[in-house]
Amino acid sequence: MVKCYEGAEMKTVNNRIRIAIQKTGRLSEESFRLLAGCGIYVKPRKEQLFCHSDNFPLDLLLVRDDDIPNLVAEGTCDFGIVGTNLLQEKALQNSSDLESNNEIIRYLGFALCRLAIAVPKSFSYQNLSSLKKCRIATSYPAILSDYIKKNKLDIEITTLTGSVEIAPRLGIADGICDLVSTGGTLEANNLREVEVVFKSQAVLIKSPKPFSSEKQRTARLFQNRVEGSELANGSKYIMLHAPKSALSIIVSLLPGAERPTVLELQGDTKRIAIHALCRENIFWETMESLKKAGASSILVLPVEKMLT
Ligand code: PRT
Ligand code: ZN
Repeated sequence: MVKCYEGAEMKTVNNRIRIAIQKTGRLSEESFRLLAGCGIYVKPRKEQLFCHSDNFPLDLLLVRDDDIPNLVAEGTCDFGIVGTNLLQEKALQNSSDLESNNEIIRYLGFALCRLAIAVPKSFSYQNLSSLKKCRIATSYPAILSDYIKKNKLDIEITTLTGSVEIAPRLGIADGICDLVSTGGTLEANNLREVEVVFKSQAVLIKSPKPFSSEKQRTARLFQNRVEGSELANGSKYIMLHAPKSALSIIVSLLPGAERPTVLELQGDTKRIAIHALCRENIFWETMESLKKAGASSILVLPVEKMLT
């Protein structure tokens, strides 16, 4: 059973950790999936901003993604899940960089996108020097300004908080620097991506504020579960039969496999069974190469949980 408290005072229970995640948007679904992958169940009902898990000492604060870096930096929340685009922007505003300004526990591999410069399709773009004296609209002035400085460019920044893609049509900018994932928004606005400024993905961050020893224990448990679940997500268990003589070539074909188990096959002295945990995905191409090397009865299984 899950209890949620709407807008209520948060109960301070010493060993409970608090995590900030995006209420609704591109980060929310995967953030909840990550918690579920850790065996932590929290099910907020509509409009609830604070709720807690009954099966793990963890409370959830549902907020706008823009608020997450500060909530974690100030220690209001112990952990947060946010895109590196926001963290990098904030780090550069503090004259720092992504890794030194934040304690990044894990790169999560979702909400992948890039901060890119785009210009109207009619703009004759050759290279960065084509942007000389141009006005570029962005919601990421610090990242763009850092890029301009590093590339010694002569570009004027127009800061906008939203709807950046319409700035060229409104005549307030010559180009834009905005987040792109599929490219559909650029296409719909007759813009062309020309330079990638920064690549972003979701990360789990931890507060720099010191934890009590009880909270530290919960935090360690949580981090171990995140690591175990992420390792399991990226891993596969493979089982196959192969000629004894092909053992080394088969093992060399298995991506990220450590010390495979080799078993005898009853009634067959020439062939063996090989089982291995692969720390990477196994694609059809790998299976085809294994078959070519003499493998048969190849089974690839998902790994649900892992503790190392
Ligand atoms: O309300 P709240 O402030 O929480 O939400 P938000 O609207 O600010 O954020 P949201 O949900 O749009 O994005 C949250 C995070 O997801 C961002 O900070 C990024 O880390 C990540 N992300 C991944 C993206 C995109 N992909 C993305 N495509 N954030 C925004 N976009 C926007 C982009 O700004 C542009 O308007 O989507 C449009 C482009 O998408 P494509 O697919 O057409 O290229
Ligand atoms: Zn936002």
